Amino acid sequence: MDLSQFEHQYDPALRDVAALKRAISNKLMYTVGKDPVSARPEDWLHATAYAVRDRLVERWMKTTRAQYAQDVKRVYYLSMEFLIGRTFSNALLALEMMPTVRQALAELDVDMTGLVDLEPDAALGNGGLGRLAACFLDSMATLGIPGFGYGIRYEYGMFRQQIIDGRQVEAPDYWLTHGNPWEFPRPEVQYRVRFGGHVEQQGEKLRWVGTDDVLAMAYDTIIPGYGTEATNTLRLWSAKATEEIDLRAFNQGNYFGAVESKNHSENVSRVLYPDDSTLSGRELRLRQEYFFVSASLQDLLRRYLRTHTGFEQLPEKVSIHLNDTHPVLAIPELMRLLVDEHGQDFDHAWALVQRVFSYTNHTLMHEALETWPVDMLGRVLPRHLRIIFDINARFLRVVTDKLGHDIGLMQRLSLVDEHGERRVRMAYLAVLASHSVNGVSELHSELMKQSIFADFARLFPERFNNKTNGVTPRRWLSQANPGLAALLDERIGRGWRRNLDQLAGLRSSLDDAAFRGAFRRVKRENKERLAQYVQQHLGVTLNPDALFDVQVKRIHEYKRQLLNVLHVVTRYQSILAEPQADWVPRVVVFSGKAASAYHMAKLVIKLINDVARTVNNDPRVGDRLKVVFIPNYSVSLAELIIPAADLSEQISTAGTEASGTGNMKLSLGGALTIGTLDGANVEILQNVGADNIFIFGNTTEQVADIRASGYQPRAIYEGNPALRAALDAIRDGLFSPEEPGRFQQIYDVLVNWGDHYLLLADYESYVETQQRVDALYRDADAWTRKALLNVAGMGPFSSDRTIAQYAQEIWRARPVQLPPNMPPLDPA
Ligand code: 26Q
Repeated sequence: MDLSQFEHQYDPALRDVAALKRAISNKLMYTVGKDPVSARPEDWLHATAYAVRDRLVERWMKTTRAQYAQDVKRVYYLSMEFLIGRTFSNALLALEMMPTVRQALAELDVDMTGLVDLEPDAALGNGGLGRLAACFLDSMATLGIPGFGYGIRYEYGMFRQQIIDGRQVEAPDYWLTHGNPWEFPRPEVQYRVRFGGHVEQQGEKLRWVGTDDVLAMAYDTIIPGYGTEATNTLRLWSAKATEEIDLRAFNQGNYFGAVESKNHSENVSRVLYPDDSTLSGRELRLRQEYFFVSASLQDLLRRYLRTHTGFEQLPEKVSIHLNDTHPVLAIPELMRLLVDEHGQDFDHAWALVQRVFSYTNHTLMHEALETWPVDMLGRVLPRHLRIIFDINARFLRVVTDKLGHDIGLMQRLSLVDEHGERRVRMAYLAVLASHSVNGVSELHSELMKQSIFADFARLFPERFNNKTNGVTPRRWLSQANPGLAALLDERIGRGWRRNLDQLAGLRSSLDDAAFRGAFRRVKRENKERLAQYVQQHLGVTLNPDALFDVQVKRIHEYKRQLLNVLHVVTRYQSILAEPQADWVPRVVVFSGKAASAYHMAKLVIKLINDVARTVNNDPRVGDRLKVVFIPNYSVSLAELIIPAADLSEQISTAGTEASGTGNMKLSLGGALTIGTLDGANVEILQNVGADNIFIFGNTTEQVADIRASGYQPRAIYEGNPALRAALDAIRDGLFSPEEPGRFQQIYDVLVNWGDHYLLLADYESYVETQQRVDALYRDADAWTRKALLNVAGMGPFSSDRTIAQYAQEIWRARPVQLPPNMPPLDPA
């Protein structure tokens, strides 16, 4: 193998094939404990992972030492979810070791292809929010920002989705069966996390006593930066029973009781809640939130106090970022630690807190806003409830002093919602305690100020800002789309991996026919790769020359997979009506999970599968239309599907999708978007130009007007024959002859029950726009130019840009300086 193309690589030791072979063999024998003659592919993968990990450890220690020496400001990113996916290829990319490892393994008679697919995804997240956290870790490390991810080491990640008889069936995702070579267990790093009990007055002070305790034990994962020696740490907490619990029951001769209560307390880190936008309000969820937040705060305070005395410098040395409201208990927890454990006075502690915290909001949807019953909080966290009440009382007093006594305003601003069962509004607590509150796209950040936080935005206008999401080009371009990456390297050099704005340089190659041809071939190969997977797993044959129309994301009514289905049904009916017409062959790909209790979302999955079965087996249709639902959408599947897309479906009701990040990944892979003016679609439009994106449907304002003037979906249904035919077919069982009434509810939701997400209002515009998509696809060259302009316009959607803005404008954190023995990867 020719390694000279990696000449630019900084550390020659990383290219030493012989040394790596020795390292892998040693790891296989002494760490995995296997004889090479009997080692399975999994064993080789683990051995190689350990050998690669060693190279990262060196950088890790160097970075940590430099951080201490420079007394840097550290950023703590608190998130219930980190949707990492696989680590192996990512580590090889960071170290530029891919060719070296491939060759070392080949010389050991091991084929690396296929090996990487054996690694299970770390699926410690639901979707967008969790994946964003993973992209942010990658970017913080790459930019050298001293960032720590803190979260939960769930034993069971996002459930595996099986499709049985066209329906979603959930199976547990025990991802640790074969061990996780990337994590470092830290049994010496454990904190006590307390639950329950009650609060006692003791003179001036309050004491929280009589608690049930759980231990939080740390597991560390190295987060490598790309093109830098800087690395960061993701520290995940796992629950362990305290010895006391075991011994008490055990000594009473109750062996099973002891084990049972051990299990009970260790349940707190057992499983990820698989709901991405509806609140289950379960007590275990509350315990999870407090569990990881308490351990993280104890840990970061201890780290701070190792090198500082007093808390005056805390805001200069520590930033704590809240990824949505899930970690909001960090606020009363820091108050408790400062006041109860470190003797700070309440007002002083609050002033510190407000300089330390910042908060990102990811949703405006009412049903997703976190609130916890006062009763439950009082039972599980009595001390924190008192602190929240104290914060609230002080806040409302200040507001009254400033604005006079306005009961309505007080009720609207209060941290406690007094309507019905009293509940604490976690988002309000986050806004009150944070010096920065941001949304995740320009539109979303504006709407946030106008809707859920309107009162607060008037009180504290300076806190509110926007940080448009981004995605890491390392995983989503370099790794997932090696064909396109190689083509880019040839055209514009390798620097785009660290500076995605360089993609703009592609524009000057637009008129180069050979280049456009090469670009088309890359897309075609990616489509073949996906077609092969679909053939193997679903037994459906796809034509790689067809237009690949892709909607991949969680199944949710606001995302409107159902609108996509309505178009598919309309197209199906049109093909049957006019089989001789010149149809552009199309493959419609769906993938995504439904929350396990979300009935409508699950019914939509069933409908997609029933439509797919009907269409794919109708001989009158042939290649003109194929529909596939690819089960178990995950980071790894996204890496396969996204590079194969021609068309990216981003069709949420305007005003509902906070940002979207799949939209960015798809454009970056050269797909054209068909989308509404929602979330970051608006900014994608601005960056690729109106000629290179298919925008349709009602705007946020129009949506509001339609609703205000009394939306009548039935009138639209009755006035549009194609729509009516599609809905009638669904209602009457054309796709479910064995159970004709199966989809009656879907019809009812849209026609009779108000069509909350305005599918019918956007249907005509959507179908008409899909026809324009066909027309453009017929002109392969015109399509390719627009696809290229999408790639060229994606520079601003790198999470490096996003993180640079967070670091400058919110965290005020600077990169760590590393000893300069690493020249930049690409001097250009
Ligand atoms: C909360 C309480 C109890 C159980 C579950 C939850 C929960 C869990 C996950 C609530 C929400 C989520 C996830 C939300 C999410 O992924 N939002 C998405 O965030 C992306 C990153 O900013 C945006 O791009 C998407 O638009 C937004 O939908």
